[in-house]
Amino acid sequence: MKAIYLIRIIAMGISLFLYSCTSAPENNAKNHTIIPLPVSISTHSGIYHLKSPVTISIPDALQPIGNLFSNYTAQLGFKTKLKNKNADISFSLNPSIILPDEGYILTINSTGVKLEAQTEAGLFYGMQTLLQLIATNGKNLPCLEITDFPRFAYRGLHLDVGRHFFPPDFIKRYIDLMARFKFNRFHWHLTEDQGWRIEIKKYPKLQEVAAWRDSTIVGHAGNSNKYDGKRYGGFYTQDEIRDIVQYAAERYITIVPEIEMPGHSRAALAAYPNLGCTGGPYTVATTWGVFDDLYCAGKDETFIFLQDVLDEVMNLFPGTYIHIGGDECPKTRWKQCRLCQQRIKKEKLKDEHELQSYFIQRIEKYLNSKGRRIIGWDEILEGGLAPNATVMSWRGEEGGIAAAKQQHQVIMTPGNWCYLDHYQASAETEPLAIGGFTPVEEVYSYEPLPDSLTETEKKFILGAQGNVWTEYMKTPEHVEYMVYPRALALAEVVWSPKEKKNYDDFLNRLQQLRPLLDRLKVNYARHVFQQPTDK
Ligand code: TNX
Repeated sequence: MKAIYLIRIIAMGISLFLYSCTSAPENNAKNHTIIPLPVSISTHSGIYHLKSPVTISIPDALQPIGNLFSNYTAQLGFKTKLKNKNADISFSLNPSIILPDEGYILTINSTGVKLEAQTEAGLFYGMQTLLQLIATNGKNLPCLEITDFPRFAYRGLHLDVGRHFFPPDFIKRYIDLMARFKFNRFHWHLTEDQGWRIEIKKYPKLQEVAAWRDSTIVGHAGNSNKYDGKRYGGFYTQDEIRDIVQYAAERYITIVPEIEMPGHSRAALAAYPNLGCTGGPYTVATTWGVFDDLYCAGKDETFIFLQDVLDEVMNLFPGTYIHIGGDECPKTRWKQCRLCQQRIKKEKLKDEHELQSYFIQRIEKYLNSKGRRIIGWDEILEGGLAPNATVMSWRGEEGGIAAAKQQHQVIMTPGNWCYLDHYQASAETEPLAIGGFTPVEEVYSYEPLPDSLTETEKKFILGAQGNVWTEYMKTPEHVEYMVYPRALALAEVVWSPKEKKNYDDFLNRLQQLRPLLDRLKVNYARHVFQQPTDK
């Protein structure tokens, strides 16, 4: 792993050196409005005029990227046609390009547009940059050279489909929008107290019982006793999931599925009450919060169930990482449970925190034996980290800092900057949200590498992620309203060079890209665009 980092640093050094030699002074004119901001743009005089239809040359093996490009340009109102020689736009893989992973070089000069990368993902991101140029310039593209690569390898957005269920078509749209702004990990939060959303063939009651709740609280859980009395739920079939995984892969997005344990498991317990400490009966939760009932850590059948579930999950999701949750587990039940206490004794554990650590380590061992790795919320630090676990730091950055110091990989998602369920403007003028206040500028200001870490420890920070908990988001439109444009600010946090970040410049580019968001019918929040005459 260390060698990889070294190669990366050297490659980055070489590329920065090369580009500083050739770059003309940059300006931020409309003609090269790109989010996230690329590593280097050198502009030249002149334009290249795309023909009608736009011709493209692309090696046969990269046809899927070519097809996507045609679909994307069609959305912008242009037709494309394949042409082997002298095409307007040529896509090619070029092994001699020395750039960090996912990097690309886009050259536009008087003879045409050339897009080159060492990897397919690099070409895909170059294509996204080109699409933004087309969206803002139409067919008259400015002559320029862009060299670009991401700052972080993990660039994530999350979506909670447990509290509210969103149809497969919306999940695809969410993924497609992510890809346009160069995110590469979709953390799909599939199980919750209020609903289990993934079909598991071996346990049909997860579909029949756990996927449905009888009612949903109306208003804020902190101050309401009102319920709507309506049955609510849904789940993704395995066929739908396979289709979504494939759709994401075509966009170079890896899905990180999350199966929560030992907490946030009330829906599963309602279906299989034998898996809880008390034996139930349990109900699928109808309000939001943290509940005392967890999977029983003393019963072997809990682990058999979870391993069976994870077997089906692994069959569906080819990515290395499986998120196993681990957050918000009150120890009330385990303290009173005879079997949990027996387990503590037998395994010579100190307390219930160590029991949680035992639980996570046992699952980790199973997943590692199948070639997979676990990610857990930062509570998995309590009672001792599982040996190969990656920590997702959400209660501030402290968990991430502690994990990096223990040489564990980290994904930063601290609430103050990365929680897209927080209010983005004054609560009085906004639709009901969970709380907090995280406007676009706050998200933009986030720096994923804490000062308190040494350079070596910083290498353990894989990147950052925006979290979208949906207690108070019932519809796809509302999700988009909460996510955009804040996700664009985060896209720049995880992709663009730190020293080039500038909020005013970002806002300028956002303004220029607004027509693209409109064309894609994104229901973005308007606050940062608001003029006195604007609505
Ligand atoms: C905490 S973040 C949770 C979620 C809630 C969220 C609301 C995390 C690991 N757990 O269950 O939805 O706060 O912001």
